[in-house]
Amino acid sequence: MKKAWINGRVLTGAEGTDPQPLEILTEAGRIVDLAPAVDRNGAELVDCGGALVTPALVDCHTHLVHGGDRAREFEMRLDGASYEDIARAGGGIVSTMRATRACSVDDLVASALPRLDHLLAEGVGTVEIKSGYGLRIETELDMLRAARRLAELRPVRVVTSWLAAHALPEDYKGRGADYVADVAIPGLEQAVAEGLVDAVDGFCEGIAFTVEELEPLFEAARAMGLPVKLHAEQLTRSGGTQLAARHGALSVDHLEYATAEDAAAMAAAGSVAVLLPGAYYMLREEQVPPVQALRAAGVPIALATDCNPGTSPVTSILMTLNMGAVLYRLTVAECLAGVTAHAARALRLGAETGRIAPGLSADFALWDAALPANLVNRIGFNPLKARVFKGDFV
Ligand code: DI6
Ligand code: FE
Repeated sequence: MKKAWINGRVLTGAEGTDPQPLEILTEAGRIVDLAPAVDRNGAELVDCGGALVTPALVDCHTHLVHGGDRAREFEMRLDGASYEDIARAGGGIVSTMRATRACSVDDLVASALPRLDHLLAEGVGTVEIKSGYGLRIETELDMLRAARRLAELRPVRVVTSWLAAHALPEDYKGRGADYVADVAIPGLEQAVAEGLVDAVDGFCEGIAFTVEELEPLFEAARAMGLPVKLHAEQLTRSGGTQLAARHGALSVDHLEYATAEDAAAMAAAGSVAVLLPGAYYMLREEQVPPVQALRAAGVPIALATDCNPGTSPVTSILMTLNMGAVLYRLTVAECLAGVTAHAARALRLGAETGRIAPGLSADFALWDAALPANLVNRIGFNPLKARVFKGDFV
């Protein structure tokens, strides 16, 4: 069935902030034409009523599936404990591990659904979801089974990442290399056999894994034909960006402590910089990622919620846009590309979604907004009018 989407002010998601009076022709869930006047012959007319039409948003870095809650640790941080203090005392990621291990796949799905629904209500059409709170094979697999299930329960595209190398459980304390060899790599093989994994991620940090420990995991990933990505230079400069770039990473994420040299390595590797201002804000971080160096090197910048129970309990992609602009001084155009075209590229979906262009999936968000800047400048206001996924209103 053909549909002609008319009377929209279209922002294609590639560049800029000037919506164009374009019509979109879709067929069988895909965009087949984009023009001032498309051929309406045989097409159902869909009147967008003057709405701002953007690509459906892409949240390219989340830990949406997990058990439990960390509000107690939030209170501890208000009392002066640092994130690293709490992690070293058995809190942090490991406390969410305990809660997650106690959950069934059904429990994980049930607790993730309201978070997912919050993202969808703000125009998200594609979401990346990581494992990383099981820290043992069975629970890591369950997290990704839950992620895949979410895509059956809601009209959304889910992309998964294997993040078994997120933290060390008690029984592997001080033995990162053993954990990678015993859990992260064999678990990945099982996850791949079950069709659960789209990419492999890791946390390269003083409180997590070193470059040397992650290297064999990335080698194994690439031998299995999987792309890699990495949490790097979030709390300290650990050299993870160089590791990721050597392995042609899809993205390098966080990057507060990255350098101009790191930006150059990312540019050469074609990696996207995924900035996560929610975590920066929650940790009261003071070091801003090297935005100017990323721009100068021509590295595409994406923005994501990092939705997780500890450092970024954020389920608002619109709030994330505002934080990207205010805290990192990104322009409105950069913010919008950061949750559309560049975010899709970070998920290797640049030819599938994140832009309005012929050949791509018909994933749109319709907004009651005069200007694209209205999606960025307001806090706590959601102007979404409608969401379209694969050519249908949802
Ligand atoms: N960096 C983060 O910000 C999250 N994971 C990571 O590697 C934090 C996850 C958590 O604290 O639960
Ligand atoms: Fe993260």
